[in-house]
Amino acid sequence: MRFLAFLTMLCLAFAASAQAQTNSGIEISHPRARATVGTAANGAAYLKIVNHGARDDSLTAASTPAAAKSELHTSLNENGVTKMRPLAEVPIKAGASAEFKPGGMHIMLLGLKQPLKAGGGFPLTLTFKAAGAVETTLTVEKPSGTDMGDMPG
Ligand SMILES: [Cu+2]
Repeated sequence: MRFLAFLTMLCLAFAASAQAQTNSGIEISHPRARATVGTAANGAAYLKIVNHGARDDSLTAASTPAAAKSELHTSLNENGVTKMRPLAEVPIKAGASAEFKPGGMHIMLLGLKQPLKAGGGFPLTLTFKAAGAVETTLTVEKPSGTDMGDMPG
């Protein structure tokens, strides 16, 4: 019994050290938001979701107190014009991952309550069909030189 208790503690310690990995097996890596320019009212957040669990899951919503509304978007190129489309959900099968990155899927932050300054951070809640709510913290980063987009338009 003692050994079992020790093992349990060891597991708990390991779980706590893993990067934002929940019991559900959902791992969020490199959660970040792009710093806004001037008084831009909207922003974009990016991250990678890995489903280490044994069941298929699906991301259905995102929310943060930093913005009036958060939406799941994807960017498409239509005849040389980049357009954004809302996504109702993002399926992530067991063992698979989904990457939100500039020029592709992103979490659109609409109606920011204040400008996003590089170096700052704020919470984000992701809602999954199977795993439920998963909390993470977005770090605000300066956009890279090649990152042009996902601006609303
Ligand atoms: Cu968007």
